[in-house]
Amino acid sequence: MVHYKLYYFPIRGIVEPIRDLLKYAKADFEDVRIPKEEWPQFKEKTPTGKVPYLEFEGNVIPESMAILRYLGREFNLNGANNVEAAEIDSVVEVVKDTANKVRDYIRVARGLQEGDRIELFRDLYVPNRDVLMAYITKQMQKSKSGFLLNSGVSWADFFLAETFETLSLVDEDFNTRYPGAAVYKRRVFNLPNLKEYIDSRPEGSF
Ligand SMILES: N[C@@H](CCC(=O)N[C@@H](CS)C(=O)NCC(=O)O)C(=O)O
Repeated sequence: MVHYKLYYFPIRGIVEPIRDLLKYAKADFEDVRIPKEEWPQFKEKTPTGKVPYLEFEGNVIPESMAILRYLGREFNLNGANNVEAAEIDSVVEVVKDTANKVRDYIRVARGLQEGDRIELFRDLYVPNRDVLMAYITKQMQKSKSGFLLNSGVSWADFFLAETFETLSLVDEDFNTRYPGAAVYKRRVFNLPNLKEYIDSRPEGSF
């Protein structure tokens, strides 16, 4: 069995879908969580000066999306065919575009940046959230599996469920406005092998 080492900080951040995937797939993996105070020395050893990166059998893969796509293919979680793989990529790209657009609101809501939270919520975040959710809801409704793809669980479900988790932390209306997303998130988090991990992690953490 391949032994993976996944390097990141001790937070959910952008790595949590990768942790979820590895847990769900019952992969043999070390979740290396670098303490902030060790980061300056650690940074020099990383391939790009950033985390996450994945190490296994002499290979080193940086970039969260490259890791997700690689593991998705490796563990048959990348859709049943090329059209489904493209469906994953479309949804992920739309989420990424939205995340870039609403970055200022998210940073203010998390206390990482100064700004008018109420104004940013109303004028920047809500319109973009609603465009995103209209698209995702439509994609979900096309699937009969309860997951994004008709063929069942894929790596996109970990990415989407963690996206919804983050949105519910910065948007107290999210779960009531999008109850389907909340149900979907629970379905993903309750998957075998994953539930125990989700239940053990600190609630409400970024
Ligand atoms: N595009 C990269 C972004 C990586 C990134 O920005 N990582 C941040 C943590 S989320 C980091 O390493 N920050 C520390 C630094 O830049 O020194 C990915 O998706 O993996």
